[in-house]
Order: sequence, then structure tokens, then C-alpha cells
Amino acid sequence: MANVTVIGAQWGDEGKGKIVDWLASRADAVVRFQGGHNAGHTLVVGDKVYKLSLLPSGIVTGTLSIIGNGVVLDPWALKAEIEKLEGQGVTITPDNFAIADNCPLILPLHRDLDGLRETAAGAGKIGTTGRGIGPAYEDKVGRRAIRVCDLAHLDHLEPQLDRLCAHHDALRAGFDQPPVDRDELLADLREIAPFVLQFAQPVWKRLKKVRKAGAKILFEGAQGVLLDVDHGTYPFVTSSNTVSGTAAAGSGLGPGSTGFVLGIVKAYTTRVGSGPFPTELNDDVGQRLGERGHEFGTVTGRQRRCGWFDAVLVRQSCAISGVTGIALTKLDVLDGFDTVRICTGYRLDGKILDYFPSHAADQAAVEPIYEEMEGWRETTAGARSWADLPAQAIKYIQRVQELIETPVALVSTSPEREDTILVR
Ligand code: 2SA
Ligand code: MG
Repeated sequence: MANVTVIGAQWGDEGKGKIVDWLASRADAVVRFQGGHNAGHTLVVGDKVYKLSLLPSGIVTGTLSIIGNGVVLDPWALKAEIEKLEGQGVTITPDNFAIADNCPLILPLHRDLDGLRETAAGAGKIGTTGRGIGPAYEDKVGRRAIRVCDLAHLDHLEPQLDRLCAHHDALRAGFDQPPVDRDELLADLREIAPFVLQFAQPVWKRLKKVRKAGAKILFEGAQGVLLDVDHGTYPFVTSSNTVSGTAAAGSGLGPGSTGFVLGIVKAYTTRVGSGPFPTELNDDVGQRLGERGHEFGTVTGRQRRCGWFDAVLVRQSCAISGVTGIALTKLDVLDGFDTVRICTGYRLDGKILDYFPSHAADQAAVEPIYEEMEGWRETTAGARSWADLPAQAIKYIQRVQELIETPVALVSTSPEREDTILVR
């Protein structure tokens, strides 16, 4: 296996966790390179279920797991997640876990701001996870962030705190909120610092060493390409680049290191949070997909919106992210439908589009053009080989592959690690 970069090719929740876990057992290091504890990766291993938000999925298999500089790190969420996993019998030490020391921190003031803005926006809200992700990235780009390495220099934090608090106090005043309690913030940072610092290091150096030794690196993306801050359904996006190219910048390796780009694609479409969704189904079919697919947010428990497979969106995601091959997940959720539909294009102002336009109003206005296929009665759940699949399900996979112009490399037929069909 070469290096592999796993990204979501829709709006997140494509089942990346399971695929990453499956690949992690074949990798020497697993790296998170963007996002934060807004991610929700569910791993099912035997009778155990692990829910990860911030830690790389490799942690469960004991594979070297690394949080890269492109991630925004909430130190308290980190501690809570590590303690929860340790309670489930997972061992986490500086031997198998490292955090980039140039990683920006998510602070309580970021979560406050996220919540204040969402509440004030009312119906116009983004539908964020409320974890402070957006405000933390703003402060990183605004050069005001407190970073992991600052935790080792808390006695000299005053000038940075001045800058950060001046910015936030002004914003908070706009929401009638008191200024940041600096003493409390500093005291909280002092308390958590040793815990974080035991794992902190220049991870680019560790990765360089790992690469020299010929090790295989697995880059674990979070969310999905349609939530990318540049390429997604802006402004209804997350605040990081979720495309494969971020794997290099977000971990401190060159663009040649990302290897095989595996796009994770769900056999239908879901989205959590606000924003355009051309194939959304507000009827009993949508409800059936949600129920059969257990479509609830891992982090927030929010119900996900569901709809038919949108080949236009996935073709675009695969192109933008340079996807080498896809893993098709949750095919079994489509079992038992008389007919299934695939969106092959859009209608907008009397014209036919073969791509998803950039403007939010156009994105909201496009009407999907569907192709209908005969469904399959038999169950595909748990299939482990091509021969286990009903003929119509194979036809569906082949049609998906044709429309997205990207080969199917894997098919996942249940949350279980071994229920995976390797296509090529
Ligand atoms: P944020 O919190 O600023 O990143 O939210 C901005 C948008 O990005 C979406 N987003 C997600 N969409 C799907 N899955 C995500 N992770 C969790 C999961 C979400 C959950 O895997 O289930 O538990 O609700 C995720 N993270 C961010 C978010 O819905 C906004 O549309
Ligand atoms: Mg998820």
C-alpha cells in the first residue's frame, strides 16, 4: 500500500471512520490534517463501538496517530476524548500519539462566539456543530491564535492575550456579552498545559522520519468536499479546506506525499446543517433513508437530511480533490426499494447544467434531473465479495462509477470492518 488520503466526497458522514479504520490496520501512521472536534467518526470493531471526534481513527488499532498543524485543537475536548477511549481500553501515550506544536487552539471564547452568532442568525444560521471551529480558524488566519507551543510559554502570553481579547471583547460587546475573563482563561490554560504538552512536538519532523523509514501514511480527512471553505456550498461550509490537497499543508509534508486519494461516497446523499441540497427528499423515501441509515450526527445527534445519490456533486468533488478511486458505503440502505434514482444533471433557468454552480442562489435553485433504475429485493448487508451482490446492485454501482468518472475501489456493506469488498 502506498500512502493514502481519505476524504469525504459529499457533505461528510460518508462512513470515513470505518474505511479509515480498515486502512489503519495496514498503515504505519494516521494523520488528521484539518477540522477539529466537529468531526464524528464511528468505528465498529467486533462488539465495541468507538466514537471519535478529534483523535485520528488509527488510535483504536494502536497505530501511530498524529494531529497535524491544519487541525484546530480544543485541549479540553482532547482530554475528555482520550479519557473516554482509555475507559474503553485504548492505550494512548506519546509513543503512539503526537500533536503538532504549531496547531492553533480552540478556546472557550471561540465556542461562545460560534453560539452567539448562530443564535443571532436565527433561520439564517449555518447550522454549525457549535464547537467554535469557525472562530478558531478566523483567529489563526487573523494571526491572533494561541497555539499548542504557547502552552510552554504561558508566562509570556500577555501581548498575545491582549491582541486576542481586544478582538473578542469588541465582538462580544456587540452581543451584550461581558469581556473575556483573562485570569480565568490563563488559569484554565495553565491547568491543561501539561496534559497537552506531553504529546506536543514538531510533527513534520516525526513524519519525515517515518517517511524515511518507508512507512505508509494514512491521511484522514474530516467532513466532506462540499463543506470545503473554497469549493463547498459557501457560506454553508466548515471553515477549513477539506479537499485532499490539505493533507500536505495540514501535516507538514509536500504535495507528493498524499498518495492514493480515496474519496468516500455514500450510496445516497445526506447533509446536516443548513444550505442547498438539490436531491433532498422531504417525503417518506427521505425518512426511510434516514431511518435505515441511522442518519444522526455523531457529535451533535442532529437528524441528517437525506436524498437520492447526486452524481453531479460527486463528479465535481472527485475532480476538485483529485480522487483516484472511491469507496462506496451504505449500499445496504438502498436494499428493498422498487426503484432507485440518481441525479445526472440540473435544470436552471431553462438550461441544463452538468456541474454545480458557485452562487448560493443558483445552488438553491437548481432542479435535479433523475435517471431511474430498478432496485433490488435481496439484502446487500454484509456482502464480502462481488458475487454476494444482487445483479441490480452491481448495475447501480457500475452506473455510479460511469457518471462520476472515477473508479470504485471499495464497497462497504456494513459498519463492520470485514464487510468490505475490494474491487481493485
Ligand atoms: P462547523 O461546526 O463550523 O464545522 O459547521 C459548519 C458546517 O459544517 C458541517 N459539519 C459537518 N457535517 C457533517 N458531519 C460533521 N461532523 C459530525 C458528524 C456532525 C454532527 O460526523 O456527524 O455530529 O452533527 C460535520 N462537522 C461540521 C456543519 O453541519 C455545518 O453545516
Ligand atoms: Mg461524521
